[in-house]
Amino acid sequence: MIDVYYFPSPNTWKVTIMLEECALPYRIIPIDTLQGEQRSPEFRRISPNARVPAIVDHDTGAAPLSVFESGAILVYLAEKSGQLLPKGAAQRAHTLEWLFWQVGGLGPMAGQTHYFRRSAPEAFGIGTLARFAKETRRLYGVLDAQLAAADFITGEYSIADIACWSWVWFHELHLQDLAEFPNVGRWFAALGARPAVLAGRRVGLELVPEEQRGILERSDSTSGYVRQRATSGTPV
Ligand SMILES: N[C@@H](CCC(=O)N[C@@H](CS)C(=O)NCC(=O)O)C(=O)O
Repeated sequence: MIDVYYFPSPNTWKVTIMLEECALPYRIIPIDTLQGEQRSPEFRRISPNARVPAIVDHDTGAAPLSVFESGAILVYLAEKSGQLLPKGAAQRAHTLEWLFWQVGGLGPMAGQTHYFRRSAPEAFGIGTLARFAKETRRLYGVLDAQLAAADFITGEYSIADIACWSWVWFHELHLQDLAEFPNVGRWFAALGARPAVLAGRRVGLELVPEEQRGILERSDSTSGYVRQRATSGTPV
């Protein structure tokens, strides 16, 4: 059994989607990041960076093993299950390239865009949001170009797709319109129709307070939230 320290978010969805894809048994240990539970001394023993996700694998044949950082967890689960990380040197390198591209590029840039978008412009200056939004748009363009030639980022479905999809799910909050990135849009919809992706993405929605759950309830394969917001006037 694998314990997943979890609160619904792009980085934690990577782990539950991967576990669903590999059909590995797991249970959720909620860490309410809205209440600061990620900073408790007990959780920091598992995740020294005080962020979710983290896992503890009790099924190692030896002592339980804890792993933090979503990218490291994806590689660990891929190696444990023998799935979604090709073994050939070239294909493995390409998969890790795009996994690290997400963890070190798309995630932080899109995350900062979301953060500064919610912040008062006078606190940081309007140029701050513009800088992150521009770089995020560039990164969506990089992904779009990569997906022009194939259905999946490296040609076959892998942990790189899971990592990127989980973040692209929030494209509206990153100020990106998938109509501008048709290859990303096609790939986003196709992955969102996979049963394991659907199941993993919807884990633990009940942990989020009802009044903050709105966007999390939307479809996994469309940009329906923007349309819903336009008609209902609900703020993001
Ligand atoms: N580099 C880390 C980032 C993890 C991360 O930022 N997790 C967020 C949720 S998506 C979190 O724990 N936020 C709580 C906080 O900011 O204190 C990873 O990829 O696992």
